[in-house]
Amino acid sequence: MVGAVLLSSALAGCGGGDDSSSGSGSDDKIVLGFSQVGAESGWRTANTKSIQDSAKAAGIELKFADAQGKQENQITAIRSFITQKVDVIAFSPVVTSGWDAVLKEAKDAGIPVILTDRSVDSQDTSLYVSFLGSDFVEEGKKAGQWLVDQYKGKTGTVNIVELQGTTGAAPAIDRQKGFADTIASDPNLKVVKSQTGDFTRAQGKTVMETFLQSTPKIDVLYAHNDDMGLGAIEAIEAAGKKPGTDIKIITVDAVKDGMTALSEGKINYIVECSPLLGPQLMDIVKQVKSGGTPEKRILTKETTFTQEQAKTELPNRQY
Ligand code: GYE
Repeated sequence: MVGAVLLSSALAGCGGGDDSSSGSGSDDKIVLGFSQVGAESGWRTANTKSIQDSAKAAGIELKFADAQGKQENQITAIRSFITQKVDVIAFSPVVTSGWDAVLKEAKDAGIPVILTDRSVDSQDTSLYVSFLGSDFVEEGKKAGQWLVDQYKGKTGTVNIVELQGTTGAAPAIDRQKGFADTIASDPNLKVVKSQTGDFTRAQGKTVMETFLQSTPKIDVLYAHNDDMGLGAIEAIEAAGKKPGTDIKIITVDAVKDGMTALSEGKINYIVECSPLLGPQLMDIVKQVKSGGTPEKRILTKETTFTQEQAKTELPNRQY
């Protein structure tokens, strides 16, 4: 955590204004190759829009590639960015492992790489210049802490089912860990089922159906994102139960649809994870291009929402 920086203000010193100010034409534009995970969730859609909008606003030429959830597509996209000799590469790695070879290729080609949103498990951290994104372990802890507080002083086992994110993805690994570590303080809190729903609404629904069939008493659902929680709500209602009342629901992200369900009482608590990484990413790109050294780890600022807070926040929610 030492040296981590909050928000883009820390980067504002460099580059600052319009990049195309040299006056020698549009060819001076910085070219950024960005490999996105896919379009699996509301979070991802908002993240893509943030990146596209802020590239435009910053006068950066964006080459955007959607990997449709597949690591091999991301590797192909990164290789193609290297061949095209882009100035900077940024990507949101679908899973944490398996990046060393392609990152080494980028490094050998002299193209700096910025990780956005999700991390990689490479031991050699010189393979990327900076990692911009949330602290997912912290998010899992916040989710767990809310539950610990809900059941403080109460007796009886609390059966929790967990819908995990994409297997091997940093937010799935870390949100599981932060939550498990925190609820361990209360032996009544038991995760009885934990399975991936791949961060999608459709799989959240399907997996919740199987949970409901196999586990008669479910007290709590912890879903690693809003979309899986929203899919699960459909399954819970179809099973004749009341989401938010018969089964307490905690999710992560706080996209508009999640916040709506929270304000309606169908979700009980949401841990925020901001997808609006675009402006900070463009600041880092400019800084790197002008020879600067960005902070190695840049954290996003986030909060949590109760049902009451969701009602207040909803009208301002942009995504
Ligand atoms: O929480 C989820 C998305 O990596 C933080 O990916 C991101 C996660 C986000 O699909 O909705």
